Amino acid sequence: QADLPLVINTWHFKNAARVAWSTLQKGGSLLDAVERGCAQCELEQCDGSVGFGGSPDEHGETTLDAMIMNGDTMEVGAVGDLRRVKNAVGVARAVMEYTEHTLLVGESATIFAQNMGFMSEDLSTNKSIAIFSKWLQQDCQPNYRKNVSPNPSQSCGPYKPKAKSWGPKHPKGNFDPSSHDTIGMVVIGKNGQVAAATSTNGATHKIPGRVGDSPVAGAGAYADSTAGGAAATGDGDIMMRFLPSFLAVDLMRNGTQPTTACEIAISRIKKYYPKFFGAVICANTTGGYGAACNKLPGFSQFHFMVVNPPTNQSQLHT
Ligand code: SD4
Repeated sequence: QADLPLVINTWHFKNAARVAWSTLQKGGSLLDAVERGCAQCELEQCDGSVGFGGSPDEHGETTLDAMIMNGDTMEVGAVGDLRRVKNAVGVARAVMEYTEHTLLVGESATIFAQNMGFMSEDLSTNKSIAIFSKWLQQDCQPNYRKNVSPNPSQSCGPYKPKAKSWGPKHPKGNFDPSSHDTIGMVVIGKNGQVAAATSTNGATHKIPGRVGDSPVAGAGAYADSTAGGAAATGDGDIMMRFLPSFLAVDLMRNGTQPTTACEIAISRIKKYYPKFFGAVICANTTGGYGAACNKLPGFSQFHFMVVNPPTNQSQLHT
């Protein structure tokens, strides 16, 4: 194929795209490419939203979600709420390659990672501690709770349910798009094979234990070498209800063009959550690619990176 191989990833994470591309050029596998591309963002703490030191939860801890998917075999490895291990996408790959499971979570995922040789270290940084302290001191809004009253003497919780009210549901989500840039990457090989991966530190001030869309197959990403690959970014609590990555891939399977497939995946969500913040990228097995987003008013455009022949250079698209 003239336009293959192809690397596509969410946002302006240029180094991630470059690392994935050079992994392919050096003869690495598609899985190596998506893993190393996402790991690059974990190292760089891309936009503070990937890797250690970002998105502290209600207790101030950074936890990580990641997944990897092999579109040839339909194997998936993923971790959610991973604690004290920086290389979440590496642990996700270890789940795929060394277990029969798909998703490991929380402290148990950390123990698995340690047993597999991953280093255990504090994921806090001065920046994440500052974000957390500011939240405690200033507003301490329970961003991701609804129908609760804070303890009057302690506005940061514990939170108690208010008398049950069945009011309208959470119409827009409480997601703060300014701090959100998960990496989702799809790589298509020379013969149209597909791999995908994601890595994120989730949502700032989330309730401890929260796992987003990024480690969920079909939500955060999906890869199927008979159709294509897709990855999502944005308000995972909303997006994971619609499996947008699976939908985009399945539409491409039926001949839908990539951009249209992404647009349909976004509009499915928009129907119920018109103000949700999110985007989907996707690519088919012949090297066609596209993206679509739904953005909050005032938020700058969604960017994504693409590398493919003939330029072999990462290019920023909006
Ligand atoms: C999450 N989807 O955990 C992730 C966050 C994200 O761009 O994508 N930010 O909800």
